[in-house]
Amino acid sequence: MSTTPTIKAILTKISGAGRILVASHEGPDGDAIASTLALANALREAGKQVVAYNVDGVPEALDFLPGARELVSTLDGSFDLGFVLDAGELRRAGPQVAERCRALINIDHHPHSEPFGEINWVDEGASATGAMIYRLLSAAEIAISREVAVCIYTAILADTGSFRYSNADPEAFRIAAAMVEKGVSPWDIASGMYENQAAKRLQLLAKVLQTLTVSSCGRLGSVAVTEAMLRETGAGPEHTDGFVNYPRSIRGVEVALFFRQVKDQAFKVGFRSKGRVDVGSLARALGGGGHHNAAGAVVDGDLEEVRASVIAKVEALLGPEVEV
Ligand SMILES: [Mn+2]
Repeated sequence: MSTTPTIKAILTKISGAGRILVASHEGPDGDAIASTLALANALREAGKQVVAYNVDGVPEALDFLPGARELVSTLDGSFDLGFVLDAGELRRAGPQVAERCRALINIDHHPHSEPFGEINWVDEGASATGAMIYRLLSAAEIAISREVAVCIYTAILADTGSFRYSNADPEAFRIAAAMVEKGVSPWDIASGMYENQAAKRLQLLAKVLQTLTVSSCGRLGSVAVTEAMLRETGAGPEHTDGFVNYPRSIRGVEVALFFRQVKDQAFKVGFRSKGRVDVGSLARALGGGGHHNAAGAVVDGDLEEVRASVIAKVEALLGPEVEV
């Protein structure tokens, strides 16, 4: 593993720091929490004083990760050094992080990640922030324990969609293999991640799937969740994570939409594209944001209005069906 000047600078900062904060973005996904815990656990094992933090805490589905119970969602005191991982923008780490840290380091693989750190290590080519944490620990010659290996493996598993997405590159598989050699059990992680659901999530999914629409051209699918469905099942917005994958998984669908009621007269729209249509620019036109393949925006109106207007916009982008 080669040590780049950036990695070297990060290691110098770590060795000079007393109290260290490791944080990530709000509404954390698997890579956000698992890379936070990978770095926090490893630095702690190396004798550093470390606080792992997330403004929204650890989602239920990731509470099996080593160190999850030590992660806090409120902060005390100040830190010599703060790591912000996988965040894209500092704002998404919560307001306290910048206030309490004398220096920030941004480690990220998102394109256009804001250069808010004293050091910004952004590698768009990395499959997951967790893969970059692995490179950092390897360069530091910090031994990777089984606990840290579990976190690194989970971060990569999460961001590659269980090694299905196009970012599942040779490095992702190489690191995964190295983590299995350190004692990670792929089945334990997979069952922790995917066979650990609250029953109310499936009860909610049953209702959500009844809202499925597929456009007449077959290239646009959508599902919706209302506040009434959440009330009836006792589930929360965090249980809707991944629901957009159901319309996306339909043969021929190019764009999938997920409508989630956030107010009486407003829906959050999640967009997923299989690649041809740029849903990021559409979401930005609606006042939201995101990337080519994944984006979101909030649209005012009742479900029928929002659904009809957004679907019309996506159909315009899809254009007439091309005969092959
Ligand atoms: Mn990530």
